[in-house]
This record gives sequence, C-alpha cells and structure tokens, in this order.
Amino acid sequence: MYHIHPEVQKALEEQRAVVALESTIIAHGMPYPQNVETALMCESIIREHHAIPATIAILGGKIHVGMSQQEIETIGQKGKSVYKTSRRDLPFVLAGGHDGALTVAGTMFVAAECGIKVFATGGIGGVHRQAEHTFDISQDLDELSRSDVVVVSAGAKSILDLAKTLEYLETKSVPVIGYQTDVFPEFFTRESALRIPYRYDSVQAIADFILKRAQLHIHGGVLIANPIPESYSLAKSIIDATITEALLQAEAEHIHGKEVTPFLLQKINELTDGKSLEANRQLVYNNCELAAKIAVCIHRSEAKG
Ligand code: PSU
Ligand code: MN
Repeated sequence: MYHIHPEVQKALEEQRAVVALESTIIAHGMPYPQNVETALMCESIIREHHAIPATIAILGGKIHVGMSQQEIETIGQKGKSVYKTSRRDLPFVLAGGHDGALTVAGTMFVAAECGIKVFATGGIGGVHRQAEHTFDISQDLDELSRSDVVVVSAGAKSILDLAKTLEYLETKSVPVIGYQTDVFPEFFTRESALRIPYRYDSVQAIADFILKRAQLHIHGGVLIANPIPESYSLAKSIIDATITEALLQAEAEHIHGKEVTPFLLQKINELTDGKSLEANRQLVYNNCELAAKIAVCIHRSEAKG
C-alpha cells in the first residue's frame, strides 16, 4: 500500500529530519499551475533548511510518501478530480485504485504511520460557522487528538468559527502553541482577538515542549500557529468582507459536506483577484521553513538524549 520514496526511507532510517506535506492544498486548495509551483517551492525551502520533504498523496491506489516532480505535476493538473481523502476515505480510495489528495487529517495519519514527526501545511480545517445546525466539524481536529505529529499552520481561516475551533481543540487535549504570537492567527491576517494558551519565541523552546510531552507518554498532535509574515498579511476588515461574501454564495448554491472548504477557498481566490492566493503561498513557505527548523531541532535534541 505504501510507496516510500528512497530518499525519505533513507532519511527515516538514519533518523534525519523529515517534513510531511499535504496534497489537498495542491489539488483542492489552489488553481493550476500555481498549485504545482507552490508545492515544488515548499519542497525546496524544506531542503534549504536541512530537512527532507515528503509530499504525501495517493496515486493509482498507492500511498506515495515523497513524490517526484512529475507526480506532483500530475496531482496538480488533475486538481479536484482526485478524491479529497481524510482518514475515513483512505480504504475507499486505496481499494478502488483511485488517486487521492490527502487532507491534514489524512496526512497526519500517514505521517504517524511512517514515523514522520513534523508536518507543514497552510491552515487546518475546524469547526464551521453554524456548526450548531450543520454539525460540520473537520476530521482534522480529531486527527490532531490522535496522531503523534506536530502540525505547523498559519492558524485557520475565519470561514470557520475560530472560537469554537479552539474550544474543541481544548476539549480534545490538543496543545496550541503560538510561535512569536499570543493570538491565534487567522491565516491571511496576523490580526485576531483569540488568545491561545502558549507562546514560544524560539524553535528550541517548541522542541523542548514536544520532547517533554513525549517523555510524559502523552500522545496526539501539537498545533503550531505561525502567523503570516507581516509584509504579506492582509487587512482583517477586507478579508472578513470577502469571507462573508463567499459564505453567502456557498449557502445560495447549497454547498455542503466535504465540498464546503474547497468551494470557499476558490471563491475567496476569485473575489480577491488572486491577492489571497499570493498570501496563501507566502504563509505556506513560512510554515515550511519553521517546520524544517523544528524537525531538525527535535532530532538534534533527541540525539543528545
Ligand atoms: N483550509 C485551508 N486550505 C486548505 C484546507 C483547509 O485554508 O487547503 C484543506 C486542508 O487539506 C484541510 C481540509 O485538511 O481542507 C479540510 O477540509 P474539511 O473542512 O472538509 O475537513
Ligand atoms: Mn466538513
């Protein structure tokens, strides 16, 4: 079922730093060809920071952990025609011999199975607005409570109910750590009114938290909230108005289930004339850099004992 790229396999055997990357962001989160450019750039940023990238997707019913440039191109071109795959969808996509793009939940599951400890993404899924009526809560949150993976994100988009998302993470014992921030960043913008429990200003401090947690045998994920760099951060008032508009369109078109998030992402891209896409790319790059640094730091600290 697994096709682990030789470079990733070797890095894992030699206990070197590996950073997982998801593929739903490629297939369902961004338009072609910017999605492919972004995915390849993520890999090179991780390499620059001395870790090995492992982009994870399903091709023809096999889970690829680490992909060639051509394979990333294929997933990017196929876009929304590949299955959006979370934990529950994995057996369906594999048994059918399909192609699948893995969400945060799907990627965390596979990364943990393979012994990859750190994962860089853009934003996580969460509790949707109106969840009290729709019950729409992303599988990402329960996966964070289950799989032993550190997820580096730029927070989450306010297409979600972010206050409820943070409450849910607390209920599920998922630590949320702000990297050089006291608040939960809202993806496109650093601005937020939501405070988070822990703030660390150095990579070493984050690694110490993670190692201490492992020593306590506490399992599950850790969510790192890494705000978008200042120079790319959009004004909250503008992004909030755009999101309101996108949500109205989703309601008018009766979008629900797993279609909701990709629909909203595409609408936001359209409504901002690509400005949000550029912000999205930059925050993902920023997360790749931090994830690589955390992965290297964890491995170095572990080696020291
Ligand atoms: N949020 C984003 N960009 C994304 C996603 C979420 O800002 O690309 C993707 C991620 O793969 C995430 C998934 O795991 O959507 C969540 O989908 P859902 O809400 O259906 O669980
Ligand atoms: Mn959902």
